[in-house]
Amino acid sequence: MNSNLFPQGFVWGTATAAYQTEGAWDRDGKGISIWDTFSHTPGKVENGDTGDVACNFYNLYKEDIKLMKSLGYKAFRMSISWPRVFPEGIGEVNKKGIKFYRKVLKELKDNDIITTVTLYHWDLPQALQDKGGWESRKTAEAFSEYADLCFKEFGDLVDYWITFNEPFVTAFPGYLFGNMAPGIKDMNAALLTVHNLNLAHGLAVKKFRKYDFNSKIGTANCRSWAVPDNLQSPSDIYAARYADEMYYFSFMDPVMLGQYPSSYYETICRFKLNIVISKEDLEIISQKIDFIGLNYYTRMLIRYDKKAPLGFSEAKGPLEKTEMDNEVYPDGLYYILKDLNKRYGSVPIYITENGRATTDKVVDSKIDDLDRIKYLKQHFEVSAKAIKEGVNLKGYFVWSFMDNFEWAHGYTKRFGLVYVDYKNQKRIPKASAYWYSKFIRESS
Ligand code: IFM
Repeated sequence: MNSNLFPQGFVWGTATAAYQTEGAWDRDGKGISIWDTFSHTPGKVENGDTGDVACNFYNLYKEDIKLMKSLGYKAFRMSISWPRVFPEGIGEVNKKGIKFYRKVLKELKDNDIITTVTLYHWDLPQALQDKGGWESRKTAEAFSEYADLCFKEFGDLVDYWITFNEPFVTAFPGYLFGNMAPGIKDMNAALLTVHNLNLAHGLAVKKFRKYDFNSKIGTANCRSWAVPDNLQSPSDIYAARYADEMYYFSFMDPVMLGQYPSSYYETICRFKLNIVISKEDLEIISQKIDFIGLNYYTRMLIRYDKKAPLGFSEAKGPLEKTEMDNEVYPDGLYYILKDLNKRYGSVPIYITENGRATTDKVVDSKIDDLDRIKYLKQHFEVSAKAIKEGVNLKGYFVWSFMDNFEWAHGYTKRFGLVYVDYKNQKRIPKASAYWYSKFIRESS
């Protein structure tokens, strides 16, 4: 494809997250997170895998950044582990944690790599979970203190801040389906979590605005293009809209429009939940943000299913699947970009995650991940088309820089541009890593 279809200054980067890559789960004063607890609980993660060592980024960050630089990747998105800087979630600060992140960010800056920091990529301090987790408003308040500490300690080194990554995963798989940490199955808790996560986001943005930084702040949600499984079925049509509203718009509408979508209130009524949303909270949540982060992977075929917790389930589609069993559907990204542009105006959008898992085989020290190259190419193409049609898309972060701990799937799924041999922590750039490198070079 023609790399000149993207404007000058377009931000080309890669993304990772703390729990998935850092390791050093109990080193240098770090507190325990809900993912440490979850992964150490037998039966929760495939093969009993944990993030104890992960990619050992904690010790290998210099080599990883050097590799990133040599590949010409312009930006890096990483997350901060809340319990590494606040072992108990609030109160005493772990100076060694602060020192670690300053070293990483400084190394990125010294290599002219644009820094993007996610404050919450799912690893809540266990100490806060023990006090009620995201069901408690106090956790939202603690988050704003944690965010404030990060702004103060790292603000001079960060270009883009992202408050939350995919909050729907915390609320639904985390608090309703129970297949992700903290592994709870409770409708009231899930819908309260939605609100407290939104509130935490708004409180953090308010803190951010007190500083005179040159940096920008936004939030990153994942949206799959929701399609009714049976286009002739009114209940599937209803369910698809409902799924989109619950998973995506329950987070983005309060931020961008200062109101929840009707499905959120409908659910509170349907399940007779004990949740009241105040006007004051909506004002806090709807602080102006500088950009929308969009994570896109696939479409979801939705059908009405009265036995499922929320009344819908996902059907298996006919298209090519990735190793995550996701359909490859680049057009969904195009539709979403156009739709967001229409719904929220021309606010800058960054694709904060996009990529696919492949079955990678090392042959003669090489990995020919042609499916990943094809996938990225197709998604870049539709992005270029959206830009041409007026969408204010400013950057793209491929998920992921390297293979890493894929949550409940453990190490069985590989999303990296760079292969990680977990036996010896050797990194091998895959064919896609070189392809992306060339693409960036030609478009700059
Ligand atoms: O690995 C995850 C990431 O942590 C959040 N977004 C989706 C990725 C792939 O499943």
